[in-house]
Amino acid sequence: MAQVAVVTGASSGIGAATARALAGDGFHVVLGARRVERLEGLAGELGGEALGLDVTDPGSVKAFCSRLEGCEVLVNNAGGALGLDPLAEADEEQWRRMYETNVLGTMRMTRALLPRLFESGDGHIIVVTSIAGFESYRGGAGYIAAKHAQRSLARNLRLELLGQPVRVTEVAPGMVETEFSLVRFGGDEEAAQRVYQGMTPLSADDVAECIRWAVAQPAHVNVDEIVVRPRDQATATEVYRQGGSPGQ
Ligand code: NJP
Repeated sequence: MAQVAVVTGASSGIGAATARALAGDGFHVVLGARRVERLEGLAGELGGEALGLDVTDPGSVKAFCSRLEGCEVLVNNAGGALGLDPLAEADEEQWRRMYETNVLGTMRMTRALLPRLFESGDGHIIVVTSIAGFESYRGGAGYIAAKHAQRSLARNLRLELLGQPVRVTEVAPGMVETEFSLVRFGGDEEAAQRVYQGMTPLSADDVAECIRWAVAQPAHVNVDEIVVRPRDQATATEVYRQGGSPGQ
């Protein structure tokens, strides 16, 4: 029977591309996200399963995990940013949602699936964090705080799982052109497009390939972390743009 890879946030961007890449390597993929209708087409194409999942809702996580027969790979990818306001104007609800999705969502999914990852005898947890997990930029405090926390969670997990047959890999991307900026700016397409103006960002497939590669290593090889950025990006704030710089 094929090994099972669970991908959260598989309805778009990096999650959808990762499901495709892992299915290409022979995994039976189980796709989770809130927009189930989006998952269904992809799951059909990949011969996988589409299940509704809201990682901020403990009941939804429980229901999702109860449908799984096994799990070899868990990709904690669901997440994102909301807003780009300075801390002085922080929106508490946005901060709470970012923490709920990126941090508590990763904790909930991992806690629920650890028994199955142990049982598999060769489990792998991927945590999709960000360069915001170790860098800062103006207006990013809420997202940066959440991604720093998510990164800490991944590092702690590696200590706690020492001696168990489960690997932990953190994948920290720089700028990737997905729906990330559209969500961050509340659906404002112009604002989202400005983020990638004049530069070549990573594609979701670029990040998915990093995840696929880490998973494909032999069981005794733990790729601890992968930081992957566009060539046009040196730090969170230093971005090369043809024809001038609107900044990130
Ligand atoms: O973004 P996007 P990415 N429960 O918006 C899902 C990190 N990252 O692929 O529920 C379950 O296309 C949402 O599904 P839906 C970023 O922080 C990105 O770029 O249907 N799922 C969708 O499938 C995030 O951790 C960049 O709305 C939930 C997916 O999450 C990861 O990469 C840079 C959910 C988001 O897809 C994937 O983001 C970086 C919930 N409550 C880190 N809430 C970048 N793109 O530049 C959301 O450093 N989702």
